[in-house]
Amino acid sequence: MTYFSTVNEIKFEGSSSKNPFAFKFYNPEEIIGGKKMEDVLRYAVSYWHTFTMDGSDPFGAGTMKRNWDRYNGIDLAKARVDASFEFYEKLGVPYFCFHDIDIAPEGDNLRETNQNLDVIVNMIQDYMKSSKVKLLWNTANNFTHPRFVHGAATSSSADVFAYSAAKVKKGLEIGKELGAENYVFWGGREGYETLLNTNMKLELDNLARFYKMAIDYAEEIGFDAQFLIEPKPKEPTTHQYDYDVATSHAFLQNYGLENHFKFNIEANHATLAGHTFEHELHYARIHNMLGSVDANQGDPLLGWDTDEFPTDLWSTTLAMYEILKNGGLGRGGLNFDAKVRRGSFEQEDLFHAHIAGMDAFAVGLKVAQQLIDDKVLETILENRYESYESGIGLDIVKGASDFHKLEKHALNLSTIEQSSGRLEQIKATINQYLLKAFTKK
Ligand code: XLS
Ligand code: NI
Ligand code: NI
Repeated sequence: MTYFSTVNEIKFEGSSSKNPFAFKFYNPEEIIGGKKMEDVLRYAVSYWHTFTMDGSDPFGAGTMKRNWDRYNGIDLAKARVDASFEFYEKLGVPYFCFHDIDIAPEGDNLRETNQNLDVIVNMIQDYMKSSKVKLLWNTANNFTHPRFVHGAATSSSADVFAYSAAKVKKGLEIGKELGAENYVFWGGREGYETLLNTNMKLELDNLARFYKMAIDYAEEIGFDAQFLIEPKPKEPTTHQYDYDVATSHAFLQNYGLENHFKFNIEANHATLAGHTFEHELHYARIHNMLGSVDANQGDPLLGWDTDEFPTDLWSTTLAMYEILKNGGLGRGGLNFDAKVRRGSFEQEDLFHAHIAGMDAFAVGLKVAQQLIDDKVLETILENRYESYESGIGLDIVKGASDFHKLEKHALNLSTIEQSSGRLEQIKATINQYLLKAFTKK
């Protein structure tokens, strides 16, 4: 049974191709900066957006036409697995990601849910024996079911804390079975609506206890995946505890957990937090905490997590710049935590959307590598911070200064010379690189 019978394997055809089912810029074998594009980009498909969600929104029913929807229950779950591997293979992506309930239906109780999971995990495992496709990460959905109304690890109910732990326990076991590279913790409903009924101190302490137990259990079973926290400032709760990278990093440090985690940074969550995507990547990178990326984009006109496929080349360029400066993503990858718009309901749109995203990051990679080769931004920084390379500046960064010496220096200054930040010129240079990368000389 094939689910995408109208689509063949997607191939690279180059920037002048008019074939909608071809890559224009993503050429997996092409060497950029000494590495194959596919080894740097490490793309992943999000199971939930691509095979599970139906396009419903708060105002309307599902719109997606999916030919696996003729099935129900566990048969539907199996059909989705078949469809998913056909999709990964045809698209040529090396990875996928899922939440527990994306792949298997919940039963009447936890025991039944776990049995359903076992059936599907076995099936996925069989596929993975003959396929090159691997699991980038899995995670537990501890937010959809009504039991998580007050959160999971930060719920006011200890029973819910326990239930959540059991789901993560199972998730870690599944991750181990399927050889996941990472395990993700996205805060779901770990946050609050109002302080009027919230014991924030207890909830934060409990969240740390939960993470600690997850670390211990992964060690116990010998699951060596990289743990990732995915920050998000709001939605569904008004205030999410894992607000952004800086907040989450401080949380981890407060509880002595920072060596066990890195961050999974989602573009749309960055902008919801009032940051740029590159700010979050940069902040994580300079603290050696950049683990993986949820590649999507928000709509600047809408204030929520729209999870659109990434097409903004400026953003993908600056993101790839951070990733290259990080020396790559290690065990992480670029997971398209992105959904086709409600109006893009045909199955073929799933290919168009992923091709668009893969091409956009391929452009970003090429341009970012050019910027690095030419030391464009490095030169700007070098010049701008030159005053710390000698004299009083060097004393400051070497720790060889104090307020007495600095005051003496300041009192002797007759003028202070400064130079322009040159923002407009820098932006124009980036535009030039973007265009140059794809025009024949
Ligand atoms: C939701 C998050 C979620 C995580 C995985 O906003 O992006 O999809 O990536 O739980
Ligand atoms: Ni995400
Ligand atoms: Ni999101």
